[in-house]
Amino acid sequence: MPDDRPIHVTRPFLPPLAELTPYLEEIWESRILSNAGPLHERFEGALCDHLGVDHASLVANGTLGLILALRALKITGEVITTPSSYVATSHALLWNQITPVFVDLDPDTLTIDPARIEAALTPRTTAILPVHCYGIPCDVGAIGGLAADHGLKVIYDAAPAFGVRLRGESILAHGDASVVSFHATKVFNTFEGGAVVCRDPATKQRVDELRNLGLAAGATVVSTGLNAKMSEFNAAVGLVQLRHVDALIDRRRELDRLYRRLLTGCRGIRCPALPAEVTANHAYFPILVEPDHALGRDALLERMARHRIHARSYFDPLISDHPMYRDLPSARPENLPVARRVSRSVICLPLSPDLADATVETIVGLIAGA
Ligand code: T4K
Repeated sequence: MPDDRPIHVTRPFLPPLAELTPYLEEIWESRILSNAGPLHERFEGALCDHLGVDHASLVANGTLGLILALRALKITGEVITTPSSYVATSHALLWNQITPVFVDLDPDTLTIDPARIEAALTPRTTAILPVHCYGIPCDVGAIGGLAADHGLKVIYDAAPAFGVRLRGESILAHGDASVVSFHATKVFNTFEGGAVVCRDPATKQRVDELRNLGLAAGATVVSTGLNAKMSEFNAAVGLVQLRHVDALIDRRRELDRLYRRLLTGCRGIRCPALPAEVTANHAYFPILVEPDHALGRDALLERMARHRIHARSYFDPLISDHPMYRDLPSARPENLPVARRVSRSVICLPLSPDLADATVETIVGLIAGA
């Protein structure tokens, strides 16, 4: 029977239910459902082993991970960040009474342009919050150098960057902390979830306390934490998903190659290149629809939607376009020309491990057709 479901930008992977059953039986038997239970502890350890990182603190979702990482590192004042992200990035700053300062993008990586950071620093700047947008790594070398020169902390919003490696090392190992999301729409999902990754055991301890209402050893309250704990159910899903994620990324890589091959020479379409030293996770397949495309971005999105292909224009509008952010001095359009151009031309094409090659061919046909 033909599968006539609409095609979305992403479709979550679910492992065979039978693989989850033993973990569910364990939960039903122990009646331990939350509060750093045995599956939580196993998943936290397995995650560090899988990623090759020193410390990870599981959290209920990426947004809370960002809020807690900023709090754990005692970030205050102003923080340099990107307007091209999900609103969780800058909301995490506002939840900590920090002012976001938006800096424009590098037109090649579509991540924050390190060359523009210095001009945005003020005496109130305490940190940089860059985003590995679409899973494409920021220029971590340049950002780390700037941070060292100016005594700033770096917290990477690595929400879409599970499994990304730079010269063989996890991208999450960079900065003072990196926050990854395990939301349903991500390369690696636990339904909802996330982790704060860091190198310093003291930072891990502070995040661990903050995610549990600020409770330290002996149940003494040491900080104004939140309830950001991951449940045993989500940890069980994570343990099972870890078995599959490498194969899923391999399939994503094949689809990425197919899109790139079929789109080669397509008038008015640019596919951002992935640097050679990066092992990508192919979380998204962003294309830029340039002025010489026959239809233009919005008409192309409509054409695809008529064929039940629901691509998305992540991130249009920019965070800095939303009413609650647009009055910030750094949100002025003339401050962000590259981000603006990208937001008006970007489409994230459907990319999920179960996407058929034939569907990619159909999508490229719609893009290339006059
Ligand atoms: N930083 C960055 C850079 C982020 O991208 C995100 C999250 C965060 C921080 C925060 O992390 P979390 O707190 O979420 O862990 C989605 C996701 O909700 C969000 O997690 C993600 N970024 C953002 C980029 O995308 P929407 O509003 O686009 O989601 P939605 O519901 O429209 O879903 C997109 C498509 O996915 C749908 O068309 C159908 C499909 N889908 C979605 C869900 C939820 C499914 O097939 N099944 C599902 O369960 O925000």
